[in-house]
Amino acid sequence: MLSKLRYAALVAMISGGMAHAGSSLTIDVHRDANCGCCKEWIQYLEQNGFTVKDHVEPNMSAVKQRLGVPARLGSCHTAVINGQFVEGHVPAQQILALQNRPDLLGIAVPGMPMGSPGMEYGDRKDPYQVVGLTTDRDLEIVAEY
Ligand SMILES: [Cu+2]
Repeated sequence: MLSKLRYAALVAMISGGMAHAGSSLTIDVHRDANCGCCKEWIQYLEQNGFTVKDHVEPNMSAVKQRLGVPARLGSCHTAVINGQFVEGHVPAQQILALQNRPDLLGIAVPGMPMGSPGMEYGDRKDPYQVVGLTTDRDLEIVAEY
């Protein structure tokens, strides 16, 4: 009985440690120095359990090009998590869901829709889509808000 308990404790310890290692929520955010809504989004990510590495960039269009973000999906900041890009004011839930979509190069909320995370101005809410870019470079709507 004792050994069974010890075993259970050991398993709990190991799986707990593995869950922690597996759910690495470190995200690199590239942004312009004067981008206020980018900072709002970074704060939002931190409130949702992400560890943010903040990169202030002199030339965001060069960064987007380097990271393979199509111009038509463009927004303000560009983030990278586990090799996939996250463009614009993407909700945290969608960044987590992206971890189960290795067939996507990244996701984007194009433009800067009012009411998206980091773009809250009073009660204004514009409908918006989260668009995925497949490895074939096709676009796919992954969520609508
Ligand atoms: Cu923005």
